[in-house]
Amino acid sequence: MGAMNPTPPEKQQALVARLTDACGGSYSPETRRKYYITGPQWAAAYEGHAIFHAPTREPISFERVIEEYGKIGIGYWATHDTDVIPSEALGTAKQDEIVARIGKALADNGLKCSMVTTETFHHAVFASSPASESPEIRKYARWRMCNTIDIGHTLGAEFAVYWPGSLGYQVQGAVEETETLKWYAEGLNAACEHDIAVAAKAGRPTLKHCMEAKPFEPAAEILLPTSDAMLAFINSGLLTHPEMVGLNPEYLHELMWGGAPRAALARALTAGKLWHFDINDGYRLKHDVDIAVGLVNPLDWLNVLVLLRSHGYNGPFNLDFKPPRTTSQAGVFGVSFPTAVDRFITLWEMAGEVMEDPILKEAGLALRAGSGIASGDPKVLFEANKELMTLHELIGHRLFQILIGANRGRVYSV
Ligand code: 3MF
Ligand code: MG
Ligand code: MG
Repeated sequence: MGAMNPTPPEKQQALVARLTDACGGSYSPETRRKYYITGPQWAAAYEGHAIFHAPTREPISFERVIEEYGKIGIGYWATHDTDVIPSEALGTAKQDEIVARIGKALADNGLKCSMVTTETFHHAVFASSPASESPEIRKYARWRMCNTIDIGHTLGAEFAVYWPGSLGYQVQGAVEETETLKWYAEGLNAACEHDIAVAAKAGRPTLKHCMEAKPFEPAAEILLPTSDAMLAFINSGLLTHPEMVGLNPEYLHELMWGGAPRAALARALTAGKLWHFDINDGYRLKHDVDIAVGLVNPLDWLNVLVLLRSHGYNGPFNLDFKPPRTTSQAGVFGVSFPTAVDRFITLWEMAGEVMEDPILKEAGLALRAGSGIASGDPKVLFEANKELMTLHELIGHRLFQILIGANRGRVYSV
């Protein structure tokens, strides 16, 4: 490409918009709304800050986020309590006023609230986690979780999510792990019991309470670092309502510890606990970069969605990514969110193609039918199946072909 004239600031948005249009392949807002895609308040409101980063974007109101989600065709919205209600206003008349404004913004823009979550990691009060040694801090944390349930019912949410990333320690021996887990369970128990009472009064179903694991950050060592650890916790006997508690795995959080997200999801599915799913992307054994879905591991993502489609997963796909610092506020709504949604839908459609692909179907059936030769001799069994097992690699190749569109005739000349 030849040199280009500099693009002055006032022409940059138009350039980005023109090139975004030129990419093509975008779905209409109506099509996007057919999927259970949820947009978190905190993702769109993320200002680009981190330990080493100053913000690159201005604060933004929930009204604006909800309006922009509506225009894009993101049909559902989710929030932490303190994303929208200042800590000091929680539980006051100001909270009621804000919640009413949220309800109006959602209705005006045709969105629904899917999920609410309690921020138990940012405020100084949670320096030693919501399951702190201090009984008064634990009482406050329980109240916060119950207050979030109230907000959820008022807004019509279906899910409550818990991310106990601060449940752990920086210095060894500072917390007693079994005690801390017991105290954390008391918080969840209070939330579930409160939910039962509020739901009965409101004539609504109880919320689905979903735990979200992350292996690193912000605590140095984390007591519930993986979805599997959480499955064990749910079944530990510490919960009074284990049937009300399931999982919200996050794709990158499973990848971060070196796990295979698809296998983690399969274990949650097997346990009947895959209820909510945070979708994003990133790299193994790195920090929580929260890159938008499909930008790093599209082939793995295709496989993840094949698993979820073939098991009839019908919960939310929550866009828990961070628009990069290099993206402007206009870019957050003009590029980040619509392209993330569209990659997700494309991969979901492709997953359907994988399930219908005659080559993959026949290969899968052939592998499952085996050779028809029974024997107690492992050598004979191996010989009887060895040509068939070559199909494993062919399946990998076929998935790559589907990812690049070769199954639809896309070719490259040599
Ligand atoms: C942190 C996260 C969180 C959770 C959120 C909902 C800020 O890595 O992923 O997002 O998703 O707290 O539980
Ligand atoms: Mg998350
Ligand atoms: Mg993350």
